[in-house]
Amino acid sequence: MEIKIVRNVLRANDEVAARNRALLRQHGVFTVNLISSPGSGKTTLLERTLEALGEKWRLAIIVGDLATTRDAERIGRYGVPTVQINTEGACHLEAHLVARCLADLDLSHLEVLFIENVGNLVCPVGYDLGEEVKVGLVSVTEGDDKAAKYPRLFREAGCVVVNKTDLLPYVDFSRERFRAEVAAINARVPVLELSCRTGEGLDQWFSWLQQRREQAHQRPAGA
Ligand SMILES: Nc1nc2c(ncn2[C@@H]2O[C@H](COP(=O)(O)OP(=O)(O)O)[C@@H](O)[C@H]2O)c(=O)[nH]1
Ligand SMILES: [Mg+2]
Repeated sequence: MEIKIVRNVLRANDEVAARNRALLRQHGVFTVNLISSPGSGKTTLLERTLEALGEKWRLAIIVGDLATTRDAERIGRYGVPTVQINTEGACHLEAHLVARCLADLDLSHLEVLFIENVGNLVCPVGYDLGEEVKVGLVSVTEGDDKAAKYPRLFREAGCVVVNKTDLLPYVDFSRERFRAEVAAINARVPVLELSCRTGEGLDQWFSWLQQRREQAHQRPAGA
């Protein structure tokens, strides 16, 4: 019985996610669902991205958090439309919450939407939000074993970002080991190493975004 209830919840979520995806594609909005542990640097990566691309692309951000509006306040400084979702304790965003935000955004004037999910490597992966692509973010201070321990995110991610490379000299993070474990789970996913602090490697992130956005636009309607 319990299993059935969980399945129904997930099915209902998938239906709303499919509607979100159709709406976003119809308006040509490229949507990224950013997933990581708390503190890996999701908000900081978004800040760097807004600094670099905020004038070039029409962007909006949806920020999920358990409580507080702090991330939305940080991002709001960049003058892009920002919608905050407080999940009031829930460990992930769900498609119906995103649907409500989409109703508040002017989609016809939007090109790229970032969703900062609630900080958690487990729950957010199970809930499709209607995004074009999931990005899995880790930082070197978390250890190099996260792909092996939380494989589902790395299996489903279209891009893996390793942040805080400026701290590599101080921590036991083997880039080779991490890359090998990601490749064992998802051989094709790009792994981008960068530092939001120094800016090193951010160009690869911007290029990846650009490339994926172009690919999404080239997709035939309805595909
Ligand atoms: N040293 C270093 N610190 C970083 C870097 N990126 C983010 N941080 C810091 O990590 C902390 C958590 O970042 P935040 O963006 O709030 O993480 P979030 O919880 O994933 O949104 C903050 O104190 C950031 O300043 C980085 O590349 N290097
Ligand atoms: Mg954050």
